[in-house]
Amino acid sequence: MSEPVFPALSDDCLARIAGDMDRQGFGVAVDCISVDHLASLRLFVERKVADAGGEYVALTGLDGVRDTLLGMLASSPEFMQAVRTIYRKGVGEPAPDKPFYQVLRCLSGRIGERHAYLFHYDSYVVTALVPIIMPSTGRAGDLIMFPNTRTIRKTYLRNLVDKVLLDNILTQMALKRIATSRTRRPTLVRMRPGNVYFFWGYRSVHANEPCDHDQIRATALFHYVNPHAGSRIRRVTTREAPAA
Ligand SMILES: O=C(O)CCC(=O)C(=O)O
Ligand SMILES: [Fe+2]
Repeated sequence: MSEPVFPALSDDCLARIAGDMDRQGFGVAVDCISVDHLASLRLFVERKVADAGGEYVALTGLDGVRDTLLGMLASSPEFMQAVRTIYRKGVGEPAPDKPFYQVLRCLSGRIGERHAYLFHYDSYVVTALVPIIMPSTGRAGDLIMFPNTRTIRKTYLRNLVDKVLLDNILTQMALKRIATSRTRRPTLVRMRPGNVYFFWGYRSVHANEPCDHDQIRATALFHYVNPHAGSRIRRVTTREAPAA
């Protein structure tokens, strides 16, 4: 049998990660993506960015990444088990049998810069972030977060109120000011390829810092469980929405 693409993490390790997500906003599974897998994924991303003329590319869903590590992770029993255990420990309910909503984001060039400081809540409870390429010079492209600023809302409408309060120019400007001030910095996560980072995406306001135009910053996101997936109001008011 070939090596699993993600290690089977112990219950203690997953409990530590879920505890870190509660306490400091994020938990880390260290050194769990192999150097070879990372290298071929890096090539895949570099090709996609080159095809896009050195600009921003995002691939949503499994189709475009099926034959890469990201496709393998989406169906890796060990990876699914890790995310489900984290969900169960954090939410205190059995983990539903739901697939990931996955996105590969490659920030580069001028358009990439426009995707920085876009503060949002994810629609999904757990976010697993796999850094693929992080800038080696210039601005670092850290993940910025204000961890665990809300609870899981009972209704989609209440969730929508949170999003409206967040997704307007005044709030966005205020958050950016806080994020870039020297005194009241939010949590900054400098991510290292090879590690996988977990946070409560639904509960935490977050965004990414910019990187220089000539650099690539590539991350893969695996989102798990939309608490409002069954909402009738959500179905009639949105088309299939992005994770945000
Ligand atoms: O790329 C990142 O660091 C975060 C992206 C994110 O939050 C999202 O796609 O929902
Ligand atoms: Fe997000």
